[in-house]
Order: sequence, then C-alpha cells, then structure tokens
Amino acid sequence: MIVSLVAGALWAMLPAYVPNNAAVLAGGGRPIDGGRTLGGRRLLGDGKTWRGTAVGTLVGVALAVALNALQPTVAAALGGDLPTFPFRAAVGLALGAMLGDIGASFLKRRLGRRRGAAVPGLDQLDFVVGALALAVVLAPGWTVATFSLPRLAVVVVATPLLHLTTNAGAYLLGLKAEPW
Ligand code: CTP
Ligand code: MG
Ligand code: K
Repeated sequence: MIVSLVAGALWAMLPAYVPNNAAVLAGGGRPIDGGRTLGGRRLLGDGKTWRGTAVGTLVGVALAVALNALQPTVAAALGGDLPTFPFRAAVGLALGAMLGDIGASFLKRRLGRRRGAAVPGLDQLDFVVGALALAVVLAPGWTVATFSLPRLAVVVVATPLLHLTTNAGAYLLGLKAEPW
C-alpha cells in the first residue's frame, strides 16, 4: 500500500527529476541570458545555459518514453498502479522542471544571490512547481488524474530528500560545484 503509493508518486515525477541532473552533466556554453543584466545583476546567470536546458528537456522526455515501455512489467512486479506518460505530459514535466529551475534563478538574482548560492526550499522544490504547472497546462486531465493528493504529499516530502542526496553525490563525484 505505502510502497505502491511512494512508487507511483516517484515514478510519475521521474521525467521531472532527471532533467536537472542531466543539465548538470550537459551544462556549459552560452548562457540563456546572454550576459544581460537587470538592475546591475545578471538576469539568470551563467548557471542556466541553452545546452543544459535543451539536453535536460530531451533526456526527461526520452526517459518518459522508456518508462512507458517498462510500465507493464514494473507495475506487474510491484502489484501497484503506475502511470504512463502521454507525450504532452512528458514535455510538461521535463520542460516545466527546467523552467521552474530557471525561474528560481531569476528570483535568486533579484534577491542578490550569486550563482550557486543556496536558497533552501526554493532549490529543492522550484522544479517540482514548474513541472506540475506546465503539466497542468499541457495535459490537464492527465495531471489531475495522476497527481492525487496522497501522491502530491509524497512528492513534496520525498523530493527535497532525493534532490539533496543526488546533488551531494554529484558534488562528491566532482560533477557539481556545490553540494546543493
Ligand atoms: N545547468 C545548465 N542549464 C540549466 C540548468 C543547469 O547548464 N538550465 C548546469 C550549469 O552548469 C549549472 C549546473 O547545471 O551550474 C547546476 O545547476 P544549478 O544548481 O541549477 O545552477 P547554479 O550553478 O547553482 O546556478 P543558480 O544559482 O542560478 O541556481
Ligand atoms: Mg545550484
Ligand atoms: K537550482
């Protein structure tokens, strides 16, 4: 019961979890803001690049397609119900996660925080808010049916823990400049 609830919630969010990590690996090149500033501060900063955003989105969508293929097998093994991802839902989760992270960088720069500065809470949930918001816009029926209140509660509690763990791992592996 609890296992299938947690599994369903995390499975549904996987296409939103992976883009940020893929962006860390793929990042570099031209920043989205092209170096532009607003009130003397960078619009977004060097940590938000075209390449990281594009690769992150593509990896998230590709993962959703792979999960769709695996769904019958994994759902049978777990004895629970796991969602599949219509294309519009996959794009909503993956691109929305990237946009949520970009939106948070915009806010951080307005608050005077430099690239890489930690803003607890915002750093761990920005991409969740972005992913769910764009999923609701692009695939409203799917999003409402998939993210039941119990699943949403699991997502809000488990995501920060997962995010902190994967980022600390990426930091220890030398892939990321800060452990958050
Ligand atoms: N990254 C990227 N494009 C994105 C998101 C992330 O290229 N849209 C890459 C960058 O190399 C970035 C790294 O992933 O430095 C880590 O991402 P994140 O922690 O979100 O960025 P920060 O460098 O911490 O910058 P910010 O303070 O703006 O969040
Ligand atoms: Mg960061
Ligand atoms: K971030």
